Amino acid sequence: MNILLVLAASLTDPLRRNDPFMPLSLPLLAATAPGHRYTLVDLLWDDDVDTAMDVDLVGISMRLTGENRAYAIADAFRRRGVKVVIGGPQASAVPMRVREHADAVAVGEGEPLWPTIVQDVARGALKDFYVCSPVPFLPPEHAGVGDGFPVETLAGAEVDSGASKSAPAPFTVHQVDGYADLSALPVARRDLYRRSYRFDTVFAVRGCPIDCDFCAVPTLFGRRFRTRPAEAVAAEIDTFRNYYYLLDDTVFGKPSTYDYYLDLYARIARLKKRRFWCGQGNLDAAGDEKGREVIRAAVRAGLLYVMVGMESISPATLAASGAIRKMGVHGGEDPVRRMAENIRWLQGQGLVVSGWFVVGYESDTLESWDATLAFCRENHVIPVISPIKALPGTRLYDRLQAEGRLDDTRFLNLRHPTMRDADVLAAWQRVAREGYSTKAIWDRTRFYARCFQDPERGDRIHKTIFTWILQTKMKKGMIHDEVFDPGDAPR
Ligand code: B12
Ligand code: SF4
Repeated sequence: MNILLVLAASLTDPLRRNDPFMPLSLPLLAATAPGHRYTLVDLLWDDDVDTAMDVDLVGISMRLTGENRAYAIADAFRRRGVKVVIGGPQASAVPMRVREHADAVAVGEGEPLWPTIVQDVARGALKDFYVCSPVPFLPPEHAGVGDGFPVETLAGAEVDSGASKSAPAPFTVHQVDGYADLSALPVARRDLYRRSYRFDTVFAVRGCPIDCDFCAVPTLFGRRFRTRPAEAVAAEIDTFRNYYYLLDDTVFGKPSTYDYYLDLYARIARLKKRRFWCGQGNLDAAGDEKGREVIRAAVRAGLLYVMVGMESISPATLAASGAIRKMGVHGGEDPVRRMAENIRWLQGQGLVVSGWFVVGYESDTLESWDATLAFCRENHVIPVISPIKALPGTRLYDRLQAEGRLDDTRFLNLRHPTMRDADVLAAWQRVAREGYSTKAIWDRTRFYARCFQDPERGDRIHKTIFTWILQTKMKKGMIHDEVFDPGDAPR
């Protein structure tokens, strides 16, 4: 078959033409169903899709920010009778809405689903939903009818839930009961991209047990860590020619994965060419002896830049969201002091640290914006401070919906008790401009240049230039000149 794969992105996406990281979902899917002619259109780079293209199947990957664009493309192909399947994190979170624009929706990990989808299209027997999850997609009363919807989704989706054992469900579902088997994944078809990304991407571990209330990962990938064979990950990394991004949710691991990462990083460190890489890491490992061993091993394997989900400097917000569990706070310790100490330890290893924060929980105020920026300045953290957005499929979203505080037609979809939307948007942009002023970038670069002094680690000039360029690129994604009228919901 001729298969078109589309990475959906809105034309106003701040990552457009500014995303250094290769999106991995579609190359992975293509590898799971070989033997077809694939074309990949990457709307983070390409301007448009030729919807007159002669194809048998269109697969669209959809994240939060590309939702409307995905629908427009899907609608255009379907008007011509071409089958369209949409998957990805946002599709998994709102499958009912997506079904209005797609012949089929993929919920959860695509690796075990895509080969079946392709086969079903070929034999003209496409189902409505393809699901990879151990959570029944069926409300219990529908068991035996076929398949169904996750109870949570049904609750928020105003679907005809009248189906019962005697009345067949109004939809067809193929469900893989569990998560993807990561033991023998094929190598992603990165060759499908027509341009080269500055960072290759790869993953070793999926799933997260920490379960922060704002995050979609535990629902999408499960609450248990699943690991790929370390030798396969190292072999894949050995083929890279660029920097790379290890996409795991924490590349420092947790006690149950420390040994796995020690093995993986030892293998990567033994590769002939050491390439610098980045990843997301949680602070708790930096306060724990074995965690520190893992971090040192990661640095030896080339880790240079770590993105830390610090989330908030308000103890109340950290507790409310559950994010406190990843800060490494013990007993009655002051969480903010602990965070600062763990950050300093990471920097002492020669790691560049960015801090990802959200402002907008109940106890936050407009002052929280400046206080968070001040924390970043004091601790030489590259600031990524954003207004919180409740993601569908998360506990935060469900809670706000139950409290009647959610308005999905707006860019800021939660109503805050004291902050007005216009003030939030102004504070967001002011903090971004201050945090990425030339002086701020220069001061941080000088600080990190000193952290790179250890002669054993070498490459000081390379790392310093990396730190400067990284921040100038991040600045572009952070400062929005015209976007975001508070009443606008650019999905
Ligand atoms: C790396 C990353 C980034 C990078 C992007 C790098 C890149 N170019 O890809 C950066 C740091 C820039 C980033 C930014 C943001 N991100 Co982000 N990010 C991630 C992260 C950690 C990994 C993404 C990834 O590559 N995963 C590996 C690939 C293989 O997984 P995948 O894309 O989900 O695809 C699988 C399935 O979804 C499915 N699938 C996907 N597409 C399709 C299509 C079909 C047809 C089928 C059948 C299946 C299918 O199969 C794939 C294989 O299993 C995820 C969390 C996570 N662990 O996944 C969050 C995540 C994707 N990000 C998220 C968010 C919210 C954001 C931001 C909005 C944050 C912000 N406030 O700025 C921005 C928006 C960026 C944008 N414009 O899209 C959310 C998305 C939620 C949602 N409902 O869409 C996630 C899930 C994290 C979370 N907190 O919940 N992000
Ligand atoms: S934010 Fe990070 S630590 Fe929290 S649940 Fe998501 S992936 Fe896990």
